Amino acid sequence: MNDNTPRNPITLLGLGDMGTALARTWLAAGYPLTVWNRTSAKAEALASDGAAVAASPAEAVAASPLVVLCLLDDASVEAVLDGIDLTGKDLVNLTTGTPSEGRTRAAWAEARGARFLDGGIMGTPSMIGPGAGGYVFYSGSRALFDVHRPALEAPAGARFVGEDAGHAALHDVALLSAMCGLFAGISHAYALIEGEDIAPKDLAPLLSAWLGAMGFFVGNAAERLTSRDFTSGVESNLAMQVAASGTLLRTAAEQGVSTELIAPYLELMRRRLEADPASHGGEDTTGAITLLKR
Ligand code: FVH
Repeated sequence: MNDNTPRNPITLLGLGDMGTALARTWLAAGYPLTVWNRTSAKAEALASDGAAVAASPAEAVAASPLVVLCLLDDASVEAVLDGIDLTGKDLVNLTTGTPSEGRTRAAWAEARGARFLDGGIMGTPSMIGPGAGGYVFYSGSRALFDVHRPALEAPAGARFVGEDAGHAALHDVALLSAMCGLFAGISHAYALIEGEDIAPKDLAPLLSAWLGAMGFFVGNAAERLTSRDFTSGVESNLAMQVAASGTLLRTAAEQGVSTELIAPYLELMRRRLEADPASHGGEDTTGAITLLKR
């Protein structure tokens, strides 16, 4: 954003850790900002930085055409906006939710005469601010996104992922779910060496490098899921991987470590192989993904 970009007023409802980081960035960028928070002390703390503190959600909503929500969950969004006139407002909901909650909230907002954009924040509060590395998935009203893009891009990058209001949440949760698996694997690795003469700080760079090298699986799996070709060019086939998984489980037993974090994935691979060893044995592990959809 350059210095000539107009700074249109923004209202922000919700000043938890993330809301406060957003507020501080908009204020530093020169946006007229009205804030409201259930616990008023958090709003008042921003007054000295130039925020206008509203006495109620209704007063805050009335103050700006663009209304941003950063609350705990969808139930708190419902509670805060209950009974407020939203006619003509542009609502941007940065509260984490499910795809279904995003779609339902979009229909709810549109029925009240508002345009709606759902957002999924990819970053922690310290990743909010110019160049801090965070970004937000947005989906819903393209017109709203285009009109308010400079304001939306002030605190974090902005990626529009479609007019289906559920798709920001779907992208957000897909990435967070992948992170769960990554953290689970890292946790298991550290548990394996606990009590041994191997310092976690010595394993750390090895783990980082290995996970980086295995990152090829992200793009490789995408190509295979598109082509449905799970066998061409496979270097580490499923039959071998299932056999090797016994070593992972026995090592955990030897080290006195629970297998609860890795066993579900190993079991999925075993089920894929067992379904048809002759044809699935030569696949990579991508084929196991097809077992997950219910
Ligand atoms: N912090 C993070 O690392 C993550 C990064 C990715 C995105 N998440 C999501 O962002 C939403 C807000 O997160 P947060 O970190 O600001 O959360 P808290 O610090 O816990 O603040 C919660 C705010 O919600 C208000 N609130 C809760 N319930 C109600 C309610 N029933 N009525 C009105 N307001 C409510 C709470 O108010 P108060 O406790 O200060 O009075 C805070 O303003 C969230 O969806 C994350 O998943 C953050």
